[in-house]
Amino acid sequence: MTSIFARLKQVVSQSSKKISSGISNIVLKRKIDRQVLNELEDLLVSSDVDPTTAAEIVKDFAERKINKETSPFEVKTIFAEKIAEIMSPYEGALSNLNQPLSPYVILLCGVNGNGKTTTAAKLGAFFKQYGKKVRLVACDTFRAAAVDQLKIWGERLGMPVSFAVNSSDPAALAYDAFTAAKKAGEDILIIDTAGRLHNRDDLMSELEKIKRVLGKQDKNAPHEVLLMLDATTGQAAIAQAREFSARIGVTGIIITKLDGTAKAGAVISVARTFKFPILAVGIGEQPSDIQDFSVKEYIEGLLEIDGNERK
Ligand SMILES: Nc1nc2c(ncn2[C@@H]2O[C@H](COP(=O)(O)OP(=O)(O)OP(=O)(O)O)[C@@H](O)[C@H]2O)c(=O)[nH]1
Ligand SMILES: [Mg+2]
Repeated sequence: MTSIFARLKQVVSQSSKKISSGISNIVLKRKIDRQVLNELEDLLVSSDVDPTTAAEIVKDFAERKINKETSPFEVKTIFAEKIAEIMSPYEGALSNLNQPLSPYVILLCGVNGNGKTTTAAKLGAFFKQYGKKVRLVACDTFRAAAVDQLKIWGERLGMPVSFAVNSSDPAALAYDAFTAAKKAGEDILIIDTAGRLHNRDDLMSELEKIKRVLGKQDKNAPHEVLLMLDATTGQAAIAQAREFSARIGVTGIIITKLDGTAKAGAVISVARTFKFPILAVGIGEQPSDIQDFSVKEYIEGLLEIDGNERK
């Protein structure tokens, strides 16, 4: 049976061939000793699993298999169980965002070029298929091309886009868009913001201001602050998550560009370090190229195992 998550598994496994073949090369015809364990740990780290997590995975394996023989399949199965245990608390879903609040305000943030605007469109398309009325807000007000980009998505998806004329203050635009959404009885407000480096204090203050003015109309708004993390960034995603979280209180992560990376293991570190749910992954450039994050599919892709085989 083809799982609805098959594409996630497929894209992760395309970028993770190294782990699977690496395990076979390391464990075939050898007893599990310290040397083998070190090689397995190095393999995980070189596939961008963070060192603490890699050590934990291998320690668990060592407790069960030291001085014994094993097979690549058994290694992968034991690794899979441990990674599942580590990651399952952080498995989120886009449907978590489908709340009966009108409008439900979702603020998107992240560093430059990591997929915020594309994800705004993807989220818009996701909610629209449930019959929700969605408004997009182009809070990247200083860059004309950024506004145009969101306007084009709005036209394609058939949803209104709020934008400012004359590079106005993004916080003022967010405030006005919220008012407009309430007036029009819309369900979801998706606010796209400019890319900003997490260490730029002035730009982070601008984001705080956007959040603050939304809170003036509804003390719980924005209801979600979603951080886009580009999977190709690898471990740098950790520093970004730390800063955005400290400044504006991130409520969830969307991992973008998972289709283009050999560094998919970084997802593990981000999830556990910050205890944020990973709500979705971006796996392409089109509005439909987004899906819930499934720990099971992610692991099966990462280690190239078949869930049915394990039963
Ligand atoms: N392959 C792939 N490409 C993506 C994905 N998400 C976004 N992109 C591409 O990445 C590039 C940047 O995406 P944007 O959505 O413009 O990124 P942004 O964060 O809005 O960028 P700034 O506004 O400049 O900070 C575009 O070419 C997108 O098509 C994804 O999940 N997979
Ligand atoms: Mg953008």
